[in-house]
Amino acid sequence: MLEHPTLSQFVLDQEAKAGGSGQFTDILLDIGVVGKAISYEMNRAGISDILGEAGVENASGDVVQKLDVRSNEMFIKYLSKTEHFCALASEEEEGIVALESGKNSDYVIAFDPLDGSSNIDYNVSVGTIFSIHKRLSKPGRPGTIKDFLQPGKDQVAAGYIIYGSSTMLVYSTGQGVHGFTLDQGIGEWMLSHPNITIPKACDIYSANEAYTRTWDEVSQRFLEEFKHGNDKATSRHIGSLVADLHRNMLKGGLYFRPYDDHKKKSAKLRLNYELKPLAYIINQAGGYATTGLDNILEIIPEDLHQKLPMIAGNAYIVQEYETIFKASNS
Ligand code: AFP
Repeated sequence: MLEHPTLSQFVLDQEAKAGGSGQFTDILLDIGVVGKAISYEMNRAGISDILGEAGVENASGDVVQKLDVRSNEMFIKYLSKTEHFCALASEEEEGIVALESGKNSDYVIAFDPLDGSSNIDYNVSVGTIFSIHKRLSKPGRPGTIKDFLQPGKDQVAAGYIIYGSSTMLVYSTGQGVHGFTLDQGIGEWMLSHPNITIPKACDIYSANEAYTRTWDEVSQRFLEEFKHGNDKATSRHIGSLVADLHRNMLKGGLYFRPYDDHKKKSAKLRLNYELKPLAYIINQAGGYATTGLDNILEIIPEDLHQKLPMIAGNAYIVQEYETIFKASNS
């Protein structure tokens, strides 16, 4: 059972090699603690009256589930006590949570406590996503909104926890992508997927094809050609972003979500809480993520809850799409 390194052993070792102070190990372990607590609650959800809608909408206009509220509370309460962050931003909160307790910290964290939560009641995999930046504001006081309006390429760490057939924590600090599986028996994250790299073959596509009718023509055509230009092409769409990207990263694949309605420029995915951290992970695994016009990691957020398209996965396919899309928009 103990043949795999634990999360703390692995991160401490990596930090020591990079000449770090050990602070990042503490940060990742704290995120891991909240992940374990969410995983525990989720596994008991059917018997603890925590399934279903909470009866409100969040800052992004989505219907909030009871487990969204619970996971958000757990993240905010637990991370606020750690003094690791001078501010937090959650997909569930309108504004940032500025932290007096962490005023001397150099870091801020943005998170989506439970992504894909409309799937929870049906036992479909969901996830937690996080993005960590160094603060831009002056230390000695709580962080400010400008600490969160930074491009994804400046993240110092990002990752996700996927609550699926097993619970996994996947992260990167810019030295590859590493995945840990939660051993429920001993409550430890064990290294199970070191140095994740996207395989070369890109046969899977994941798209909500119900929106095809309101996509732009270039995107419609690109997906048609992807489907018909490869005998092995197959569709896999869970509708839970973390799960769709996790599978595609391990198997190779294309995640395809242009503007849902290109005339209205309406998009669902959130730059700070979903696109930036997941693009960072995909990039570290050898892939690429674009809006069609821009490398997602280069975009400076206009506000906390900005929403944009995302096409992500194997670099050569995503770059081909970007080239065609840009040419049609020039
Ligand atoms: P929820 O957390 O509201 O379920 O949203 C999840 C999500 O952002 C992402 O995880 C899914 O891939 C996407 O929305 C699904 O949205 P559609 O149902 O509009 O395709």
